[in-house]
Amino acid sequence: MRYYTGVKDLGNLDEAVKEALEVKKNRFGYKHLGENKTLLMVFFNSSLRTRLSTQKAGMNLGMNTMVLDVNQGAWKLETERGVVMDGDKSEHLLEAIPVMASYCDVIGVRSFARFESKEFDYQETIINQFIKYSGKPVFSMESATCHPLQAFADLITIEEYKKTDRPKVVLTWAPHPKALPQAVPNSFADFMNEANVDFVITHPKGYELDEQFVRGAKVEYDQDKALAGADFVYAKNWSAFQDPNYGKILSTDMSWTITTEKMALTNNAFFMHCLPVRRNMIVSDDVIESPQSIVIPEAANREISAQTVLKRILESL
Ligand code: AN0
Ligand code: CP
Repeated sequence: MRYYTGVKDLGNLDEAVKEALEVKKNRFGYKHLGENKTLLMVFFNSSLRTRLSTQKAGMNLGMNTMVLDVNQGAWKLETERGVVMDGDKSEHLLEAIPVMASYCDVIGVRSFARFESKEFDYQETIINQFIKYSGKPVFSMESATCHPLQAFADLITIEEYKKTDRPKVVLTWAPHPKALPQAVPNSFADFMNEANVDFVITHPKGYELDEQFVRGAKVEYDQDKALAGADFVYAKNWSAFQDPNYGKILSTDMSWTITTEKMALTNNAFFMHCLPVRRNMIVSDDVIESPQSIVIPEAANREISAQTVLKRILESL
């Protein structure tokens, strides 16, 4: 595997999950793969989990790891070609990418949707420039439209906690005060559509996601109906995708918050969220602190999804 930007790069998902569970049992068994190899992680946006879990995954594999926070201490980067650079941007991404690539063997990139242009975001302009101009394997640490390391960790977690062969998994929108990207729900839907689960998406009208990720999955606009009989509740906020509201907040309806009453509608479901989460907006204190909340093991599995992806990349070098 040379690039990891979406579910398609993993090939057979059952095999990928099996491999991940093997990695989890033997995380220091592949140290030879990363010897004298350098991982560079480039962040255009904040991170806690992705930063630490991916760095840990690289270290488990024997790699040296370097982190660059583009907005803290590096030169401000221009990303559009043809711009007269007479403003506050000192360097162009078209020089910065090959320079960064010259110091490493594998590059991870985090660059969120900017909500300035749906085209710019959905064409994945930034991560595609890294793929095109670095000459090195590149993986997504959350791009404008996808967060495949998160969704892979989510699938591994569901595999570990499921009590039936085909659990009901509900992705529910929940309120949030800031406009957030669609990357997490896009990738979660993409993975669930290929997994052996009964998958339902619920959100208020106007929050329809891109059909390339929804792929005909069931959308139920009544959250209570969607939650009935759920084995897993995956909460997440996202901003509107559809025009003319791309990147906008259409609702902060607190009746969508996941509370004990909402969880009572489910089949004693496990509660999941990618984190960071705003308590008592997305989920009540009681639910996230309950024994059914698996957000911490879910986050811990980010080390495993990253290590499985890095292992496959290293095996292809
Ligand atoms: C980001 C998002 O919603 O895409 C990162 C989640 C992993 N969340 C926030 O910015 C709060
Ligand atoms: N879930 C996730 O990607 O978290 P961070 O934004 O903290 O990396």
